[in-house]
Amino acid sequence: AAVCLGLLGLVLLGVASLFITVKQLLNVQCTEFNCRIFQSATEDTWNMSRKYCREKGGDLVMIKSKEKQTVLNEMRLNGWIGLSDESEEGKWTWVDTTRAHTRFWGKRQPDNWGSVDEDCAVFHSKDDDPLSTWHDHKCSRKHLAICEKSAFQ
Ligand SMILES: [Ca+2]
Ligand SMILES: [Ca+2]
Repeated sequence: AAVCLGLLGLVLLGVASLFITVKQLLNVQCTEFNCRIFQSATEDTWNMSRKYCREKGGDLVMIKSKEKQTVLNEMRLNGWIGLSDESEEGKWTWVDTTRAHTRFWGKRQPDNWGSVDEDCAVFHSKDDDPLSTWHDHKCSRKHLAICEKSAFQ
């Protein structure tokens, strides 16, 4: 009986640690399935918008799949997303420092238009073309923030 109890204890420990591992994974990976999307109430610069999201326990939204892009467009959102090429022109990087491989730029975007670089990405939802909604804008311009945080936090 003592052996059985010991084994049961080990199994329970195993289940508990597996549960904790899964929970940690879900916490760091905010995908379309476990994310809460929220917006700021006022428009601000990209940096201040990011600060807003982080103060709420999240960050500016990252869009790494067609599914998530489509969901955000269906929500009819407009505002800053967590993407910039401020550190190196043309090298678009997410706020988690990964490179953006899947991209949903609008027509002729990014164009780095004007005398001051356009280094921050903004999302303008569209009825006709849901997979081309991103624009590069000057980071000092003001938009609402599109934030995300894990639903498990
Ligand atoms: Ca740029
Ligand atoms: Ca532009």
